[in-house]
Amino acid sequence: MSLETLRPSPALKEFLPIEYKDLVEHGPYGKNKKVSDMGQFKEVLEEHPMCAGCAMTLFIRLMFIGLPCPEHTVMVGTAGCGRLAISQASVPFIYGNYGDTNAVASGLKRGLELRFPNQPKDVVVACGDGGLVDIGFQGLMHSWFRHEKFTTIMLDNEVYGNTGGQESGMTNQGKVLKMAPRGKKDEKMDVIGLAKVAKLDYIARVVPTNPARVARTVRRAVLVAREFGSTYVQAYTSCNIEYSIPTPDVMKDAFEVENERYGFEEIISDRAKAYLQEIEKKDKKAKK
Ligand SMILES: Cc1ncc(C[n+]2csc(CCOP(=O)(O)OP(=O)(O)O)c2C)c(N)n1
Ligand code: SF4
Repeated sequence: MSLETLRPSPALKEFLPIEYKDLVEHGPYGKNKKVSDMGQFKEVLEEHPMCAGCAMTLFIRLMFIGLPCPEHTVMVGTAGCGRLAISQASVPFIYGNYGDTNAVASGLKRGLELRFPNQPKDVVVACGDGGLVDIGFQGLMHSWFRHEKFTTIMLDNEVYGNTGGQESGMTNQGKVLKMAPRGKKDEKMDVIGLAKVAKLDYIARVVPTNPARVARTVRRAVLVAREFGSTYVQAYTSCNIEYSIPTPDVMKDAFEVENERYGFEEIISDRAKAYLQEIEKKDKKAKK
């Protein structure tokens, strides 16, 4: 997609639904939107069928605001809760088979670079912990060690939420779940550690307690992937259904988990730091 594909022909405009016209005129395409602008522009994601109060949905909404160039982005997802919302957004979405996301994204990104040599096209994988580190582990690792130029975002709800509560590699040791009644035997996988071993240029761990920080993290990850290679964002996005978190307490849980074991962390290579500083300096100047 590009901005031009989205813009309707003047003769057709009056027949288009108001939502479409709003997106073209007041959407985030072609202009960088900030979390502080929320409510003043048309977001790419407005309706979704996820559970009420699900923190994953909040993260996904903020993730879309963080995209530096939504009109030139393709999202890749798979089975799991996140795709229920991601596929509703006005950003192209490819549904990879469960476990295939990072292989699909590798081919897609390479193809887009050949097809559009003068227009950066961002590819972003966003899917569950099960899809990435259990069934998708091989594809994930190989994309990282090959430094494929796209971002992987793990929606880490520490369970298979969409299929009713099986343990994943990201579930904490000892955790009893509906379909793991004896408690998980092994430790939570250290995927941030694996990303370090693969020497990714940008790695972050985040909880959606600070909306501006989530958007900034995603933006940085996508910009660095465009220039240097694979980047990784791991987001705690609790499953209030499988973890029995009452809806009003979802954010309380997010703050507690952040304080106890999921603190914000950003690991940026020197070259990525210099590159981001340059871009962020320009952004600040443009704001003045
Ligand atoms: C090849 C394959 N195996 C299994 C499934 C069934 N399946 C659908 S969603 C899912 C689990 C999703 O868990 P996760 O990836 O952690 O995402 P969540 O739903 O928790 O966000 C599974 C096993 C499938 N769709 N395809
Ligand atoms: S099952 Fe869990 S992760 Fe999935 S939409 Fe519901 S609360 Fe969110």
